[in-house]
Amino acid sequence: MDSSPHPVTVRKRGAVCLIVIDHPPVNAASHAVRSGVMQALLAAETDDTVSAIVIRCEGRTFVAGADIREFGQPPGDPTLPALCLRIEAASKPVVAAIHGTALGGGCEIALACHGRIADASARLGLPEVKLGLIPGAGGTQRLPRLIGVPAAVGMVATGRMMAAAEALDRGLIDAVATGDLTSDAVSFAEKLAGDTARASEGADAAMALPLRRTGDLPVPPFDAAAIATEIDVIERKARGQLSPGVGARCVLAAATMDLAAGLAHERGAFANLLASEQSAALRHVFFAERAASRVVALEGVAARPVNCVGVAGAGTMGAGIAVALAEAGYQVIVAERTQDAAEAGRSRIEGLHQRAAESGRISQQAAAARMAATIVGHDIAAFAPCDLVIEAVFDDLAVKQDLFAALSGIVRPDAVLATNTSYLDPNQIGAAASQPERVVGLHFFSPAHVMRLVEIVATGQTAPDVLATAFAVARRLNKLAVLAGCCDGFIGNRIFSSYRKQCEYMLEDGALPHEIDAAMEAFGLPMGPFAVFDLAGLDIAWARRKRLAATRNLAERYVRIADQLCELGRFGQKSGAGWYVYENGKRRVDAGVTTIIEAEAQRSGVQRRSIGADEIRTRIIAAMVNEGARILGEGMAQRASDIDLVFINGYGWPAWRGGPMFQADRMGLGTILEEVERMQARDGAGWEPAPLLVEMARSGRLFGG
Ligand code: 3H9
Repeated sequence: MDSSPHPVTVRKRGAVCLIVIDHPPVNAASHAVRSGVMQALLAAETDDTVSAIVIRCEGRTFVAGADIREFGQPPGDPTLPALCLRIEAASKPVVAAIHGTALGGGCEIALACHGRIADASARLGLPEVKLGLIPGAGGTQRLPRLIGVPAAVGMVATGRMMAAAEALDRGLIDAVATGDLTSDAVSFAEKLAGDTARASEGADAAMALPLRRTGDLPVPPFDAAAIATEIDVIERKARGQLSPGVGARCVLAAATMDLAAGLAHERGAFANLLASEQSAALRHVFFAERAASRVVALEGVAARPVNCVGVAGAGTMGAGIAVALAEAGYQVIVAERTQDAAEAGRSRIEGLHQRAAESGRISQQAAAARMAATIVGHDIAAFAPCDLVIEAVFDDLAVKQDLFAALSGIVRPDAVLATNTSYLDPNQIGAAASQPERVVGLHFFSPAHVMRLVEIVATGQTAPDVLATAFAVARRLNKLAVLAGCCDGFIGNRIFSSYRKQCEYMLEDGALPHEIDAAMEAFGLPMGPFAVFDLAGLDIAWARRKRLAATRNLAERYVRIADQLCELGRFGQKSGAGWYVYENGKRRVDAGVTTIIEAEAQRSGVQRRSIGADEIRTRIIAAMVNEGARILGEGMAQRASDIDLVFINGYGWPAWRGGPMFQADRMGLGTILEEVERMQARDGAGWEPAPLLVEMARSGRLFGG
């Protein structure tokens, strides 16, 4: 028998019944919560001493949605839509007292109430779209009746949260609490009860107000043509993800259907999406994000306090990091090597803050305050007060080691030293510091103030509290942190390197750059790999290949096409040509590149054949998953879902595909293994199936557990 306390209790304040939900962590509308609220509501309705009802929550938030963990199980009565209908139909006024975040099903409960009052810091939203869903308990039908179709389409299609002040302006809530939320909600409920009583008695007609049921309200008029255009834009921007467009169209349906028909329409669309691969993938991502920050070895380990952060180097990466730090409220000290470089760095940083202000994302005052919190100079002695220094200097071992040795004599012995290296070994960099246990890798992705991913790299010696500090800083920066072990390219670049190689093999084998790009863009990537290579520039990878040439495994298949492009000065977009040619900003397929590819294939003795989009995708995914399995087997990633997050947040992989490891589970690990075995037979050394992949495919296990 379940001995946990019931999540719903009832209290009285005078004639007002308080239905209190207490279901940590976020008061999700689980079956127990729904039935508890329903029972309490029915009892309050028949209780003659009750004149009105307030629904409120304990803990940090109002109901944050349906219980995602219950999806996939039979819903169990009462369902959330049925509960919302019953609340709306109640004979006594029901008021939602909202604090924290009223999200998804929580917002829908509030919408079904006859009044909504929120505290000033509360936010409301329908974020189902981020789970590949749409609101399924009346959100798409009741929201437009309160705030109009255009605003409702915006909220449902993006999942954005609305702060209490805006919600009040738009009519989503009736009041913002000025005192204690519960007391204000009780007063408001008493007032509604008074109004209703007068209305039903027919007395004092001028003051009388019947219960305001959201579902009975007419949808305010709107510009239908403008909404149609907006929905087209929403669908185009979603690049294959279904929920934004479906949600927007359901909102639009509210204008043409009565409530019952609209609710039925919404329910059908919700059920379809709930059963979809897209929603399964996005729910996987939701839980993956929450799991990523859990590092078993760090449980109970306190982070070191960090207020002042140094950034060594103010190039593109250093400037982006400095901007992200200032945005998060840190005191920032940036040092370059020369006065000129410092000046250039300062204007780079200032430019980024300025652009944020010009785009309206932040105010001019905020931009100025962030710049005022940033000191830029050319003497690393300025790092003395820093609690953490992040180096973002040239990716060269000697340069970084010299810096860490010098920093050891400048900062406090307990200050953390972080390297932003992409490919060097943080162990070797750390060895140059006076206390290698305070060294950690913080691998940002460019542009660092925009990209959400940070790989946190533990060296063999990183102290637990230093690692905990890295996670705490990443959290404050609002980044998604993933723990990676010390290996070449960590998680992301190591897998990306296999991805890149397999793409280049496919060129020799018969595909053309634009065909591979088209296959991956159809899969949902915003840009195919060759377009991305051109955007990033081909020269950096070329320099690396030259550096590693002496130690390259000569038995491994090597495709020279990229080297040849670089030898011709084709470094990508910045030189007007790379895998494509660029004229007036437009990308065009270049017959010259096709000639180079064909000649190289002939030289390598490869008989080219046409390669279809499915094979392109399968080869890419199999190459990535094999390397991912190797990374997992070596303990360089904590869990398969961390690898998925790296690709979604660092490399533009569509979240609604769930990441490469999730895809592998869906395709079947047997299929992936067969593809890798074909690679081994065709491409030779380096493409041996990862032992973990073999073991899992043979035992029928999945990366997802
Ligand atoms: C929906 O409502 C459908 C309806 O329209 C129709 C139905 C018919 N369920 O994020 P945090 C857990 S769809 C179950 O770290 P924060 C979460 O896994 C839903 N569990 O905290 C974590 O657990 P753990 C629409 C949930 O303070 C813990 O709570 N609603 C749910 O950074 C703490 O979470 C949403 O999509 C849930 N709904 O952020 C809202 N939500 O500790 C989703 C959270 O074991 N939630 N958990 O890892 C959020 O956006 C954030 O969690 C929130 C708090 C902003 C609420």
